[in-house]
Amino acid sequence: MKPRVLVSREVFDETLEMLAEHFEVESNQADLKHTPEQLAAALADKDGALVSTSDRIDGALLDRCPRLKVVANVGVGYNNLDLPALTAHGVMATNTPDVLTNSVADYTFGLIIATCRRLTEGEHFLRAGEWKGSHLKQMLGVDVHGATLGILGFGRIGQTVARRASGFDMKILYHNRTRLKPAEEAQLGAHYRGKHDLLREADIVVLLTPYSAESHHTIGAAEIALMKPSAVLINVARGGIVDDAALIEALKAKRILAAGLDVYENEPALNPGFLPLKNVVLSPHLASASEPTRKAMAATAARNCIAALTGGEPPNLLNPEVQRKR
Ligand code: 8YV
Repeated sequence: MKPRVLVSREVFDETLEMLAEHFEVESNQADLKHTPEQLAAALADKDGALVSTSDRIDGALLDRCPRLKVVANVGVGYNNLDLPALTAHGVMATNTPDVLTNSVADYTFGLIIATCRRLTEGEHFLRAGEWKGSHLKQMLGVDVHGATLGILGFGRIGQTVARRASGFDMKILYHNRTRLKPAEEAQLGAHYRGKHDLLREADIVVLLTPYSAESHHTIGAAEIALMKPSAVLINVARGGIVDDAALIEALKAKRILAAGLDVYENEPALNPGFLPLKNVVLSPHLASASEPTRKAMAATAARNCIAALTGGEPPNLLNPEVQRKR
């Protein structure tokens, strides 16, 4: 009998075709989000799963899935996966790094430019019929070229953003748990700063750290207070890294110039305090959403699942210490 695999959210037909060559596949092309109870029930008789970054996989669920051998995240962030619980239950966990790096870096620059140059505010103004012609001091923004960019979280995506920044003649600062080697910093033209110094010095702060209990509310009222009044905050990492309520208060009081957000605490339930604000660009978690990249993410997750269930080594195994179930 073929192993049984759940695909928890809608994917591309080609992804289902890849999986169907090896497995009995239960798909969800209607893209209905499972409740935790529904997800546990759907996984109870499965050997593997492709899950989205909004599907929580924890010990309570794994207790109910005795056959489960692999959970393949369709995404690079994996804070939805309780890795110690997966390892304790003998379940491999994988993610999809690298394939989305360039698309997220592209989108990050799109969000930087839209926020600094008030692009979406201008569109809302025009669509509302308020534009009566251009004038010299209309919707003045701040320049991106030549600005000081501060990147919090300097992994693959952060370093790719830095490469794009050099094309804008930007001064590049970064903060990371692990400092790069001098040669790596030189190659990227990036200068290491402590978190607080980066917040004080940067014109544009970009958040690209993974989300965890340790990085929860990395940016709160105190950190925003360190930033320049002319500074812009960009979050393309995870909701929860920013204290959204504190950010709303700071934007309302114009303690910083603006924010560009692709992720939110408790998304998709957006804090309503953002909605009336003109100095925030709101994007619905689209940073990796180019068609080629989302297809590559789904294919990568499928390859991880196939390798795991056919006796191979998943290319993107997050818990190599796992004692694999037989
Ligand atoms: C999500 C992301 O995967 O890769 C990640 O960590 O945040 C996104 O690319 C996206 O929500 C796809 O559903």
